[in-house]
Amino acid sequence: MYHRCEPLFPHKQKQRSCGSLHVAKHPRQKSWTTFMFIVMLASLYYSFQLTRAAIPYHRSIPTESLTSKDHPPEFTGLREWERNLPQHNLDLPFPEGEGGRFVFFANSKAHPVGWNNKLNDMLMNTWLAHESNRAYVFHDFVWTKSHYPRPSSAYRDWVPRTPLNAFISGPSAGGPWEVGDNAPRSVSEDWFNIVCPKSERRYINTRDLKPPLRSADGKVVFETWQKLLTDAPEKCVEITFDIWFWSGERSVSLWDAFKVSPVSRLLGTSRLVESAIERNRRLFFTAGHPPSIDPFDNVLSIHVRRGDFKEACLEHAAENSTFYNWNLLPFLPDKFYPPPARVDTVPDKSKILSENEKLYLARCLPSAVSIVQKVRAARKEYLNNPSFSAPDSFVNVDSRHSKRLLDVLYIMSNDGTEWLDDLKELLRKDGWGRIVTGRDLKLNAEQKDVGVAVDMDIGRRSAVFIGNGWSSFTSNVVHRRLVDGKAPISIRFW
Ligand SMILES: Nc1nc2c(ncn2[C@@H]2O[C@H](COP(=O)(O)OP(=O)(O)O)[C@@H](O)[C@H]2O)c(=O)[nH]1
Ligand SMILES: [Mg+2]
Repeated sequence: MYHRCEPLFPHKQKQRSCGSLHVAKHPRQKSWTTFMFIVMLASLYYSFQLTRAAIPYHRSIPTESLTSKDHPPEFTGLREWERNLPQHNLDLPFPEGEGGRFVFFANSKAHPVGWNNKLNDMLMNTWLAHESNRAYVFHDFVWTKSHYPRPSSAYRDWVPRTPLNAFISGPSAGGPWEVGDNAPRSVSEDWFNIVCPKSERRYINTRDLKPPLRSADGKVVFETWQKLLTDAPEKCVEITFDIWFWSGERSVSLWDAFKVSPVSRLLGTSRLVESAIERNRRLFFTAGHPPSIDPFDNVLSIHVRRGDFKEACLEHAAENSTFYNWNLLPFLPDKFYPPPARVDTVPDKSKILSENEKLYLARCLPSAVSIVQKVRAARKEYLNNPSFSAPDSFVNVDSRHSKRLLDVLYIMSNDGTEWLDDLKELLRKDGWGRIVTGRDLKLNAEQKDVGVAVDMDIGRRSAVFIGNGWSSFTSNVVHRRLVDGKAPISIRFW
């Protein structure tokens, strides 16, 4: 009857509660429909499982979630901050402002190399600019795509790049010089494009000066460029260097002056990297350590450089390369002496080469077993060293040379394979109770973009650091440790 069909709720609910358009179903017919529905669901689920099994693992990761949840950060605020730096002002007096002098090193932006090969260039070129009374032009870090910490789907229509101030702070990224230092402050590439349109630039390629400098010492190379940049009447200069200067002994003579230069002394950790360290600081505390202690006074960190180094180490063997840049400093332990260059008349060339390869791989791509041995020895030598004294923060905790020193191990690596888990297990068996790896760090989208700098800063802060002598990553950690005043015995190489 109609009144039985009165709605409990208005409109749409009316049909459901009354079912007035359908004839009521027989109970047997109802259970048959339910059965068919369950069979359909089961077969759908089964065929989905089959399809899933047929797709390779990496393709089965949904692209949607990678791009939507792990999208490259825009750094809008940081970009705005860089745009508004006070030196970006045409009215400033010489040597800044419209009448200032500028130098842009196009190579460090363009070369398809890792962050640290570029950082090397950036720091030395800032110093060159400073010594030539020109403003250094800083720019975004443009990633080599294979190093970018996100899948290619994240940057399909975009070249991966990160503002420099996400990685570092200091004069190389537009920070001020010391009071009384009247050198012009660094400017952004965008500002350089305004104050120095392309038509007004003098372009210099390293090829133009190279022939007499090809094997010259670093000091001579530096002074030659410094003179050229100081004497050049042009307001705007753009230079293209190559990257071959760093992989040999020639750069070492620049150390004493570079170490105390304002570029080195004022180089700082970026706020973003600081925030990542703060967020993960608790990982480095072991039970019983008062929070007043700097946890990194207790950390031995290791740079386990792998991945592309599997080939790079063999290339170093083929070229009899020395260590890289600051890893070559004469007062550091664990020297590597390249074997004498091969003589082409040697009859069994392949045998010699393979010996060379073994020699290089032992130091450049060490096995897990030899890593464990080196870590054990480095810890012991550091703690037993007579010149070593425990950091002040430990004085009230325990006696000096306490067993509690160096009981946290940090592994930084570009290896994402199970090999790293096996290494961790071996180290655990060797007595390390607390092992932290880069994979344990909790990083937000911005912090993830600068994960390489986060690892480097942990290496900088750690009581002891062991790195790879052929790596520019290691070399830049060595630079900051020595500028901070850390002892050479705390800097080791495989
Ligand atoms: N997060 C992290 N990234 C690394 C590590 N080692 C290498 N990488 C990555 O590999 C890139 C290449 O290394 P680079 O900085 O050029 O130093 P190098 O190749 O060792 O001389 C780096 O920029 C990082 O993106 C590491 O220990 N941690
Ligand atoms: Mg590199």
